[in-house]
Amino acid sequence: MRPREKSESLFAEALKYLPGGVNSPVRAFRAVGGQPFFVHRAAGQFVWDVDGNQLLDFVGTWGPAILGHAHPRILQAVRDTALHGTSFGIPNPLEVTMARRITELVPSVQKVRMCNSGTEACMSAVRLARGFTRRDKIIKFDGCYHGHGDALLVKAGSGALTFGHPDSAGVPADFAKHTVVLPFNDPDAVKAAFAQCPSEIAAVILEPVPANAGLYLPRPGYLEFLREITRAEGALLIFDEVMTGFRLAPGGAQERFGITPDLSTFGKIIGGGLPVGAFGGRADIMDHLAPLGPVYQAGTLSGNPLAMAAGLAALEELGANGHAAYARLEQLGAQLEAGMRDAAKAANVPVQFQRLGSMFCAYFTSGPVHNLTDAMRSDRERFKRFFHGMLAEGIYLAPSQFEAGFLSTAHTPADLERTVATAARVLRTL
Ligand code: HOZ
Repeated sequence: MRPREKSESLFAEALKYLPGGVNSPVRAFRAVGGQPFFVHRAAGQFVWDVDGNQLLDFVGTWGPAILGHAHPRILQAVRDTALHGTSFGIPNPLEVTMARRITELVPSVQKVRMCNSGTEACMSAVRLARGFTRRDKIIKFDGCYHGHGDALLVKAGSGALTFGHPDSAGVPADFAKHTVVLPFNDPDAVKAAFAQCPSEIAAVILEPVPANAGLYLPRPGYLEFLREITRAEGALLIFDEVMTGFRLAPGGAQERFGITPDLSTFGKIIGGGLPVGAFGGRADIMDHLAPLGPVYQAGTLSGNPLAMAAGLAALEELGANGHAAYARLEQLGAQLEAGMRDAAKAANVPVQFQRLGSMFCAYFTSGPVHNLTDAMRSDRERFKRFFHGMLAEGIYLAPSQFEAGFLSTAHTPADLERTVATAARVLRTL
Protein backbone atom coordinates (compact mmCIF):
# COMPACT_ATOMS: atom_id res chain seq x y z
CA MET A 1 0.00 0.00 0.00
CA ARG A 2 1.24 3.48 -0.82
CA PRO A 3 1.26 6.03 2.02
CA ARG A 4 -2.06 7.87 2.13
CA GLU A 5 -0.53 11.34 1.92
CA LYS A 6 -3.12 12.87 -0.40
CA SER A 7 -5.99 11.44 1.66
CA GLU A 8 -4.45 12.84 4.82
CA SER A 9 -4.06 16.28 3.39
CA LEU A 10 -7.63 16.24 1.97
CA PHE A 11 -8.97 15.15 5.35
CA ALA A 12 -7.10 17.98 7.08
CA GLU A 13 -8.76 20.38 4.65
CA ALA A 14 -12.16 18.68 5.05
CA LEU A 15 -11.99 19.07 8.83
CA LYS A 16 -11.96 22.84 8.36
CA TYR A 17 -15.22 22.94 6.44
CA LEU A 18 -17.22 19.80 7.22
CA PRO A 19 -18.16 18.71 10.77
CA GLY A 20 -15.85 15.78 11.48
CA GLY A 21 -14.56 16.10 7.91
CA VAL A 22 -17.47 14.09 6.49
CA ASN A 23 -21.04 14.29 5.29
CA SER A 24 -22.16 11.13 7.10
CA PRO A 25 -20.67 10.08 10.44
CA VAL A 26 -19.63 6.47 9.80
CA ARG A 27 -17.32 7.62 7.03
CA ALA A 28 -15.07 9.34 9.55
CA PHE A 29 -13.47 6.04 10.71
CA ARG A 30 -13.87 7.10 14.32
CA ALA A 31 -15.18 3.69 15.31
CA VAL A 32 -12.00 2.03 14.10
CA GLY A 33 -9.49 4.84 14.60
CA GLY A 34 -7.28 6.40 11.96
CA GLN A 35 -8.48 8.51 9.07
CA PRO A 36 -10.72 7.81 6.11
CA PHE A 37 -9.26 7.50 2.65
CA PHE A 38 -10.63 9.63 -0.17
CA VAL A 39 -11.86 7.84 -3.26
CA HIS A 40 -10.68 8.89 -6.69
CA ARG A 41 -12.68 6.36 -8.68
CA ALA A 42 -14.48 3.04 -8.45
CA ALA A 43 -15.16 0.28 -10.95
CA GLY A 44 -16.51 -3.23 -10.52
CA GLN A 45 -15.51 -4.65 -7.14
CA PHE A 46 -12.75 -2.10 -6.58
CA VAL A 47 -12.27 1.45 -5.38
CA TRP A 48 -9.04 3.41 -5.87
CA ASP A 49 -8.02 6.02 -3.36
CA VAL A 50 -6.49 9.35 -4.31
CA ASP A 51 -3.04 7.96 -3.46
CA GLY A 52 -3.41 5.23 -6.07
CA ASN A 53 -4.21 2.27 -3.78
CA GLN A 54 -6.63 -0.31 -5.17
CA LEU A 55 -9.04 -1.72 -2.57
CA LEU A 56 -11.33 -4.71 -2.86
CA ASP A 57 -14.59 -3.17 -1.72
CA PHE A 58 -17.14 -4.89 0.52
CA VAL A 59 -19.01 -1.70 1.38
CA GLY A 60 -20.42 -1.11 -2.10
CA THR A 61 -21.44 2.45 -1.24
CA TRP A 62 -23.45 0.91 1.65
CA GLY A 63 -25.57 -1.28 -0.57
CA PRO A 64 -26.47 0.36 -3.87
CA ALA A 65 -23.54 -1.14 -5.82
CA ILE A 66 -25.03 -4.63 -6.12
CA LEU A 67 -23.68 -4.84 -9.68
CA GLY A 68 -20.32 -3.40 -8.70
CA HIS A 69 -19.28 0.19 -9.27
CA ALA A 70 -19.67 2.12 -12.51
CA HIS A 71 -21.67 -0.60 -14.22
CA PRO A 72 -21.68 0.21 -17.97
CA ARG A 73 -25.45 -0.20 -18.29
CA ILE A 74 -26.08 2.28 -15.47
CA LEU A 75 -23.51 4.77 -16.77
CA GLN A 76 -25.07 4.65 -20.23
CA ALA A 77 -28.57 5.18 -18.85
CA VAL A 78 -27.41 8.20 -16.84
CA ARG A 79 -25.54 9.68 -19.82
CA ASP A 80 -28.50 9.22 -22.18
CA THR A 81 -30.98 10.66 -19.71
CA ALA A 82 -28.82 13.64 -18.70
CA LEU A 83 -28.77 14.83 -22.31
CA HIS A 84 -32.46 15.66 -21.93
CA GLY A 85 -32.06 17.54 -18.64
CA THR A 86 -31.37 16.63 -15.03
CA SER A 87 -34.56 17.60 -13.19
CA PHE A 88 -38.00 18.79 -14.22
CA GLY A 89 -40.13 19.12 -11.09
CA ILE A 90 -43.11 17.85 -13.11
CA PRO A 91 -43.95 14.26 -14.02
CA ASN A 92 -41.57 12.34 -16.29
CA PRO A 93 -42.16 8.92 -17.88
CA LEU A 94 -39.33 7.19 -16.01
CA GLU A 95 -41.14 7.66 -12.67
CA VAL A 96 -44.07 5.67 -13.98
CA THR A 97 -41.85 2.91 -15.31
CA MET A 98 -40.04 2.72 -11.98
CA ALA A 99 -43.27 2.59 -10.00
CA ARG A 100 -44.67 -0.16 -12.23
CA ARG A 101 -41.41 -2.13 -11.99
CA ILE A 102 -41.43 -1.94 -8.18
CA THR A 103 -45.01 -3.18 -8.02
CA GLU A 104 -44.14 -6.06 -10.36
CA LEU A 105 -41.16 -7.12 -8.27
CA VAL A 106 -42.76 -6.56 -4.84
CA PRO A 107 -46.37 -7.74 -4.94
CA SER A 108 -47.27 -6.22 -1.54
CA VAL A 109 -46.69 -2.82 -3.14
CA GLN A 110 -49.65 -1.62 -5.17
CA LYS A 111 -48.70 2.04 -5.26
CA VAL A 112 -45.38 3.84 -4.70
CA ARG A 113 -44.21 7.34 -3.81
CA MET A 114 -40.63 8.11 -4.82
CA CYS A 115 -38.48 10.31 -2.61
CA ASN A 116 -34.78 11.02 -2.18
CA SER A 117 -33.37 8.89 0.63
CA GLY A 118 -34.14 5.98 2.91
CA THR A 119 -34.52 8.43 5.78
CA GLU A 120 -37.26 10.26 3.92
CA ALA A 121 -38.95 7.00 2.94
CA CYS A 122 -39.15 5.73 6.54
CA MET A 123 -40.14 9.09 8.00
CA SER A 124 -42.92 9.40 5.44
CA ALA A 125 -44.13 5.81 5.84
CA VAL A 126 -44.51 6.36 9.58
CA ARG A 127 -46.43 9.59 9.01
CA LEU A 128 -48.67 7.80 6.53
CA ALA A 129 -49.28 4.93 8.97
CA ARG A 130 -50.25 7.42 11.66
CA GLY A 131 -52.51 9.34 9.32
CA PHE A 132 -54.17 6.18 8.04
CA THR A 133 -54.77 4.53 11.42
CA ARG A 134 -55.34 7.80 13.30
CA ARG A 135 -53.07 6.45 16.01
CA ASP A 136 -49.86 8.01 17.32
CA LYS A 137 -47.59 5.32 18.67
CA ILE A 138 -45.15 3.21 16.72
CA ILE A 139 -43.08 0.21 17.72
CA LYS A 140 -39.48 -0.02 16.56
CA PHE A 141 -36.69 -2.34 17.62
CA ASP A 142 -33.38 -1.87 19.41
CA GLY A 143 -30.55 -1.47 16.94
CA CYS A 144 -32.77 -1.11 13.88
CA TYR A 145 -31.93 2.05 11.99
CA HIS A 146 -34.53 3.70 9.81
CA GLY A 147 -32.64 6.87 8.93
CA HIS A 148 -32.48 9.99 11.01
CA GLY A 149 -36.10 11.16 11.23
CA ASP A 150 -36.93 12.33 14.76
CA ALA A 151 -39.44 9.61 15.66
CA LEU A 152 -37.05 6.89 14.51
CA LEU A 153 -33.80 8.09 16.04
CA VAL A 154 -34.50 6.26 19.26
CA LYS A 155 -32.29 3.32 20.25
CA ALA A 156 -31.14 3.46 16.65
CA GLY A 157 -28.36 1.49 14.96
CA SER A 158 -25.74 2.45 12.38
CA GLY A 159 -23.72 5.61 13.08
CA ALA A 160 -26.06 6.57 15.93
CA LEU A 161 -25.11 3.36 17.74
CA THR A 162 -21.49 3.39 16.62
CA PHE A 163 -20.90 6.82 18.11
CA GLY A 164 -22.92 6.29 21.25
CA HIS A 165 -25.92 8.45 20.34
CA PRO A 166 -28.68 5.91 19.75
CA ASP A 167 -31.02 8.55 21.20
CA SER A 168 -29.85 11.67 19.43
CA ALA A 169 -29.59 15.07 21.06
CA GLY A 170 -32.00 17.48 19.42
CA VAL A 171 -34.96 15.11 19.41
CA PRO A 172 -37.45 16.53 21.91
CA ALA A 173 -38.63 13.91 24.40
CA ASP A 174 -42.16 14.90 23.40
CA PHE A 175 -41.46 13.83 19.79
CA ALA A 176 -39.95 10.50 20.80
CA LYS A 177 -42.51 9.62 23.45
CA HIS A 178 -44.75 7.94 20.91
CA THR A 179 -41.96 5.57 19.87
CA VAL A 180 -42.02 2.28 21.78
CA VAL A 181 -38.64 0.53 21.52
CA LEU A 182 -38.48 -3.23 22.00
CA PRO A 183 -35.83 -5.95 21.71
CA PHE A 184 -35.76 -7.73 18.35
CA ASN A 185 -36.75 -11.40 18.12
CA ASP A 186 -38.83 -11.25 21.31
CA PRO A 187 -42.54 -11.92 20.62
CA ASP A 188 -43.51 -11.52 24.29
CA ALA A 189 -42.22 -7.95 24.34
CA VAL A 190 -44.44 -7.11 21.35
CA LYS A 191 -47.48 -8.79 22.91
CA ALA A 192 -46.91 -6.84 26.12
CA ALA A 193 -46.63 -3.53 24.25
CA PHE A 194 -49.91 -4.10 22.43
CA ALA A 195 -51.55 -5.14 25.69
CA GLN A 196 -50.31 -1.98 27.39
CA CYS A 197 -51.40 0.39 24.62
CA PRO A 198 -54.57 -1.10 23.13
CA SER A 199 -55.70 0.68 19.94
CA GLU A 200 -52.84 3.19 20.18
CA ILE A 201 -50.16 1.62 18.01
CA ALA A 202 -50.21 2.80 14.42
CA ALA A 203 -47.43 0.59 13.12
CA VAL A 204 -44.60 -1.77 13.80
CA ILE A 205 -41.56 -0.80 11.73
CA LEU A 206 -38.55 -3.04 11.37
CA GLU A 207 -35.69 -4.07 9.18
CA PRO A 208 -36.83 -7.65 8.52
CA VAL A 209 -33.15 -8.54 8.58
CA PRO A 210 -31.52 -5.96 10.85
CA ALA A 211 -28.35 -4.79 9.14
CA ASN A 212 -27.46 -1.58 10.94
CA ALA A 213 -26.07 -3.19 14.09
CA GLY A 214 -23.99 -5.68 12.15
CA LEU A 215 -26.33 -8.36 10.80
CA TYR A 216 -28.71 -10.69 12.59
CA LEU A 217 -31.60 -12.73 11.32
CA PRO A 218 -35.21 -13.02 12.39
CA ARG A 219 -35.80 -16.24 14.30
CA PRO A 220 -38.05 -18.73 12.48
CA GLY A 221 -41.67 -17.62 12.88
CA TYR A 222 -40.88 -14.15 14.21
CA LEU A 223 -41.85 -12.22 11.09
CA GLU A 224 -45.01 -14.33 10.75
CA PHE A 225 -45.83 -13.48 14.35
CA LEU A 226 -45.42 -9.75 13.68
CA ARG A 227 -47.67 -10.05 10.64
CA GLU A 228 -50.38 -11.77 12.65
CA ILE A 229 -50.32 -9.53 15.70
CA THR A 230 -50.31 -6.29 13.71
CA ARG A 231 -53.27 -7.51 11.66
CA ALA A 232 -55.16 -8.58 14.77
CA GLU A 233 -54.47 -5.27 16.54
CA GLY A 234 -55.33 -3.00 13.59
CA ALA A 235 -51.75 -1.73 13.29
CA LEU A 236 -49.71 -1.60 10.08
CA LEU A 237 -46.60 -3.68 9.46
CA ILE A 238 -43.83 -1.64 7.82
CA PHE A 239 -40.80 -3.42 6.40
CA ASP A 240 -37.79 -1.18 6.02
CA GLU A 241 -36.22 -2.78 2.96
CA VAL A 242 -33.86 0.08 2.21
CA MET A 243 -30.95 -2.36 2.48
CA THR A 244 -32.60 -5.72 1.83
CA GLY A 245 -34.92 -4.61 -1.00
CA PHE A 246 -33.94 -6.00 -4.43
CA ARG A 247 -30.86 -7.52 -2.72
CA LEU A 248 -31.95 -10.59 -0.77
CA ALA A 249 -34.27 -11.56 -3.64
CA PRO A 250 -35.89 -9.64 -6.53
CA GLY A 251 -38.74 -8.90 -4.12
CA GLY A 252 -36.48 -8.35 -1.11
CA ALA A 253 -36.68 -9.90 2.36
CA GLN A 254 -40.46 -10.11 2.11
CA GLU A 255 -40.14 -12.47 -0.85
CA ARG A 256 -37.42 -14.47 0.86
CA PHE A 257 -39.48 -14.95 4.04
CA GLY A 258 -42.92 -15.02 2.40
CA ILE A 259 -44.41 -12.15 4.40
CA THR A 260 -46.75 -9.45 3.08
CA PRO A 261 -46.24 -6.16 4.92
CA ASP A 262 -48.71 -3.29 4.59
CA LEU A 263 -46.03 -0.73 3.72
CA SER A 264 -42.41 -1.05 2.65
CA THR A 265 -39.58 1.42 2.35
CA PHE A 266 -36.80 1.28 -0.22
CA GLY A 267 -33.70 3.13 -1.40
CA LYS A 268 -30.16 2.29 -2.44
CA ILE A 269 -30.40 -0.25 -5.34
CA ILE A 270 -33.36 1.48 -7.00
CA GLY A 271 -31.19 4.58 -7.42
CA GLY A 272 -28.33 2.69 -9.08
CA GLY A 273 -25.95 4.77 -6.94
CA LEU A 274 -27.83 8.06 -7.27
CA PRO A 275 -29.81 9.54 -4.36
CA VAL A 276 -33.19 7.85 -4.04
CA GLY A 277 -35.83 6.57 -1.67
CA ALA A 278 -39.33 5.15 -2.07
CA PHE A 279 -42.17 3.88 0.02
CA GLY A 280 -45.18 1.93 -1.07
CA GLY A 281 -47.78 -0.62 -0.15
CA ARG A 282 -51.51 -1.23 -0.15
CA ALA A 283 -53.33 1.17 -2.46
CA ASP A 284 -55.98 2.00 0.17
CA ILE A 285 -53.23 3.19 2.51
CA MET A 286 -51.14 4.95 -0.15
CA ASP A 287 -54.21 6.86 -1.33
CA HIS A 288 -54.16 8.72 1.99
CA LEU A 289 -51.17 10.66 0.64
CA ALA A 290 -51.62 14.16 -0.77
CA PRO A 291 -52.94 15.09 -3.30
CA LEU A 292 -55.56 12.35 -2.79
CA GLY A 293 -55.57 12.30 0.97
CA PRO A 294 -54.69 14.34 4.05
CA VAL A 295 -51.14 13.03 4.71
CA TYR A 296 -48.66 15.51 3.29
CA GLN A 297 -45.39 14.47 1.68
CA ALA A 298 -43.47 16.17 -1.14
CA GLY A 299 -40.06 16.73 -2.76
CA THR A 300 -38.59 18.94 -5.48
CA LEU A 301 -36.24 16.21 -6.71
CA SER A 302 -38.52 13.22 -6.05
CA GLY A 303 -38.68 10.91 -9.06
CA ASN A 304 -35.56 12.59 -10.44
CA PRO A 305 -34.99 11.35 -14.01
CA LEU A 306 -31.31 10.52 -13.52
CA ALA A 307 -32.00 8.49 -10.38
CA MET A 308 -34.92 6.73 -12.08
CA ALA A 309 -32.84 5.91 -15.16
CA ALA A 310 -29.94 4.59 -13.08
CA GLY A 311 -32.25 2.55 -10.84
CA LEU A 312 -34.19 1.10 -13.77
CA ALA A 313 -30.94 0.09 -15.46
CA ALA A 314 -29.86 -1.65 -12.25
CA LEU A 315 -33.17 -3.49 -11.97
CA GLU A 316 -33.06 -4.52 -15.64
CA GLU A 317 -29.55 -5.89 -15.24
CA LEU A 318 -30.54 -7.76 -12.06
CA GLY A 319 -33.54 -9.21 -13.89
CA ALA A 320 -31.49 -10.38 -16.88
CA ASN A 321 -31.30 -14.14 -17.49
CA GLY A 322 -34.15 -14.92 -15.12
CA HIS A 323 -32.56 -13.13 -12.17
CA ALA A 324 -29.41 -15.29 -12.39
CA ALA A 325 -27.58 -12.52 -10.49
CA TYR A 326 -29.19 -13.67 -7.24
CA ALA A 327 -27.94 -17.24 -7.64
CA ARG A 328 -24.44 -15.87 -8.20
CA LEU A 329 -24.67 -13.65 -5.10
CA GLU A 330 -25.84 -16.63 -3.05
CA GLN A 331 -22.91 -18.75 -4.26
CA LEU A 332 -20.42 -16.00 -3.50
CA GLY A 333 -21.97 -15.50 -0.07
CA ALA A 334 -21.78 -19.22 0.72
CA GLN A 335 -18.13 -19.31 -0.34
CA LEU A 336 -17.26 -16.35 1.86
CA GLU A 337 -19.17 -17.74 4.82
CA ALA A 338 -17.55 -21.19 4.65
CA GLY A 339 -14.10 -19.68 4.21
CA MET A 340 -14.45 -17.17 7.02
CA ARG A 341 -15.78 -19.76 9.44
CA ASP A 342 -12.86 -22.08 8.66
CA ALA A 343 -10.38 -19.22 8.98
CA ALA A 344 -11.73 -18.19 12.39
CA LYS A 345 -11.65 -21.79 13.60
CA ALA A 346 -8.09 -22.30 12.40
CA ALA A 347 -7.01 -19.08 14.13
CA ASN A 348 -8.90 -20.07 17.26
CA VAL A 349 -10.67 -16.70 17.38
CA PRO A 350 -14.33 -16.68 18.45
CA VAL A 351 -16.20 -15.25 15.47
CA GLN A 352 -19.88 -15.36 14.65
CA PHE A 353 -19.92 -14.97 10.90
CA GLN A 354 -23.51 -14.08 10.04
CA ARG A 355 -24.76 -14.02 6.48
CA LEU A 356 -27.89 -13.92 4.42
CA GLY A 357 -27.50 -13.86 0.64
CA SER A 358 -25.03 -11.13 -0.20
CA MET A 359 -25.05 -9.41 3.22
CA PHE A 360 -22.70 -10.40 6.03
CA CYS A 361 -21.06 -9.43 9.31
CA ALA A 362 -18.37 -10.85 11.59
CA TYR A 363 -18.94 -10.45 15.34
CA PHE A 364 -16.03 -11.23 17.63
CA THR A 365 -17.94 -13.17 20.25
CA SER A 366 -18.50 -16.82 21.09
CA GLY A 367 -22.26 -16.51 21.67
CA PRO A 368 -24.97 -16.48 19.01
CA VAL A 369 -26.24 -13.06 17.90
CA HIS A 370 -30.02 -12.65 17.68
CA ASN A 371 -30.46 -9.07 18.87
CA LEU A 372 -28.66 -5.89 19.84
CA THR A 373 -27.74 -7.12 23.33
CA ASP A 374 -25.95 -10.10 21.76
CA ALA A 375 -24.29 -7.86 19.15
CA MET A 376 -22.97 -5.55 21.84
CA ARG A 377 -20.98 -8.48 23.29
CA SER A 378 -18.68 -8.42 20.26
CA ASP A 379 -15.10 -7.48 21.09
CA ARG A 380 -14.85 -4.17 19.29
CA GLU A 381 -11.12 -3.78 19.93
CA ARG A 382 -10.60 -7.01 18.03
CA PHE A 383 -12.87 -5.77 15.27
CA LYS A 384 -10.76 -2.63 14.93
CA ARG A 385 -7.56 -4.63 14.60
CA PHE A 386 -9.24 -6.92 12.10
CA PHE A 387 -10.52 -3.97 10.07
CA HIS A 388 -7.10 -2.31 9.87
CA GLY A 389 -5.32 -5.59 9.21
CA MET A 390 -7.59 -6.20 6.22
CA LEU A 391 -7.33 -2.62 4.99
CA ALA A 392 -3.53 -2.78 5.08
CA GLU A 393 -3.83 -5.74 2.69
CA GLY A 394 -6.14 -3.84 0.32
CA ILE A 395 -9.49 -5.18 1.54
CA TYR A 396 -12.05 -2.60 2.54
CA LEU A 397 -14.73 -3.64 5.06
CA ALA A 398 -17.26 -1.30 6.67
CA PRO A 399 -15.42 0.86 9.23
CA SER A 400 -17.69 -0.10 12.12
CA GLN A 401 -18.70 -3.28 13.90
CA PHE A 402 -22.29 -2.13 13.55
CA GLU A 403 -22.58 -2.18 9.78
CA ALA A 404 -23.12 -5.00 7.30
CA GLY A 405 -20.81 -6.02 4.47
CA PHE A 406 -22.08 -6.32 0.90
CA LEU A 407 -21.17 -8.55 -2.00
CA SER A 408 -21.76 -7.54 -5.59
CA THR A 409 -22.05 -9.52 -8.80
CA ALA A 410 -18.67 -8.02 -9.75
CA HIS A 411 -16.91 -9.96 -6.96
CA THR A 412 -15.32 -13.19 -8.14
CA PRO A 413 -14.58 -16.49 -6.42
CA ALA A 414 -10.89 -15.55 -6.69
CA ASP A 415 -11.56 -12.27 -4.84
CA LEU A 416 -13.16 -14.23 -2.04
CA GLU A 417 -10.30 -16.75 -1.90
CA ARG A 418 -7.95 -13.82 -1.48
CA THR A 419 -10.21 -12.29 1.18
CA VAL A 420 -10.43 -15.49 3.17
CA ALA A 421 -6.67 -16.12 2.93
CA THR A 422 -6.00 -12.57 4.11
CA ALA A 423 -8.52 -12.89 6.92
CA ALA A 424 -6.89 -16.17 8.00
CA ARG A 425 -3.54 -14.35 8.34
CA VAL A 426 -5.02 -11.28 10.06
CA LEU A 427 -7.10 -13.33 12.49
CA ARG A 428 -3.97 -15.12 13.70
CA THR A 429 -2.51 -11.74 14.72
CA LEU A 430 -5.50 -10.56 16.78
N1 HOZ B 1 -25.83 2.10 7.85
C1 HOZ B 1 -25.92 3.22 6.97
C2 HOZ B 1 -26.79 2.89 5.82
N2 HOZ B 1 -27.94 2.19 6.15
C3 HOZ B 1 -24.56 3.68 6.57
C4 HOZ B 1 -24.54 4.83 5.65
C5 HOZ B 1 -24.31 6.14 6.34
O1 HOZ B 1 -24.85 6.34 7.43
O2 HOZ B 1 -23.58 6.94 5.76
